[in-house]
Amino acid sequence: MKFLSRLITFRISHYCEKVRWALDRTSFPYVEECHLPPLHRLKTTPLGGSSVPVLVTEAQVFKDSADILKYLNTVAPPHLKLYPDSPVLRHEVEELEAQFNRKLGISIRQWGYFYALQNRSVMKELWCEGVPAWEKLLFPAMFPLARHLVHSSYNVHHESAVAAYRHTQHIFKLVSDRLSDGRRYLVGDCFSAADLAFASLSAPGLVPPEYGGRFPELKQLPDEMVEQIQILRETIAGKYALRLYQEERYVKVM
Ligand SMILES: N[C@@H](CCC(=O)N[C@@H](CS)C(=O)NCC(=O)O)C(=O)O
Repeated sequence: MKFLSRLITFRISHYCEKVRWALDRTSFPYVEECHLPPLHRLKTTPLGGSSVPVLVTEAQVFKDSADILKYLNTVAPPHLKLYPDSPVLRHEVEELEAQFNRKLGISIRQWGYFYALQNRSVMKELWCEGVPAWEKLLFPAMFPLARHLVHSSYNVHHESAVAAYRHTQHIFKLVSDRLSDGRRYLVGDCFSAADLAFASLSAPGLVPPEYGGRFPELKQLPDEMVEQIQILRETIAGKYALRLYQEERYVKVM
């Protein structure tokens, strides 16, 4: 039987969405296995990892989204590459991707969890999408532990959420400035891992309808959070990420 690669995820995670988008775009066959936190560790720990996404291919196990995108680039046909051939442009793409991974992804998660964790039924929808039935049944028992782990490991509280939102706005400003000369993509004239990383990692602050997981409806979220989403949506960077979702998320590049 032919080996089918496995992607271990939280369905809602923006780092998992980043990899899902790259897999879909490069037409890489895979099956997604979603888990409820912290039960994902039952799968990631035996593979030598901890966080999700983890991609298990026939040849290797990849435990980080940046490594997964680089691997996909090596197996994708030339017209589906995620990184430019030019070493200078490639370096630029990798730098931007690393910055979005290290800063944007973390800040926006800290901000988003501060609001979402206040509503247990929203968290049930977010964390249970696609998980095995037995894990869903365990949600009531797991939720207090998972919430505690998120609060403590991501340092989620009101002041940190305010700072994280400001930091997110700062990164959006840098991206808006970069786009202000009218360019269509962040680096060169093609869609790359830099665009994909910005759009997917900013998605919790923009709530694009094309997102690969199911976000709550805005009316389920606190007013203050919705106002902040609207502000991000109105920026040049926000409009650009929403455009990428519309134009590039499910495109079949022939
Ligand atoms: N550097 C990692 C970050 C992934 C990450 O932070 N994943 C979070 C979900 S958004 C996670 O798995 N947290 C639970 C854990 O670390 O066990 C990547 O880019 O793949």
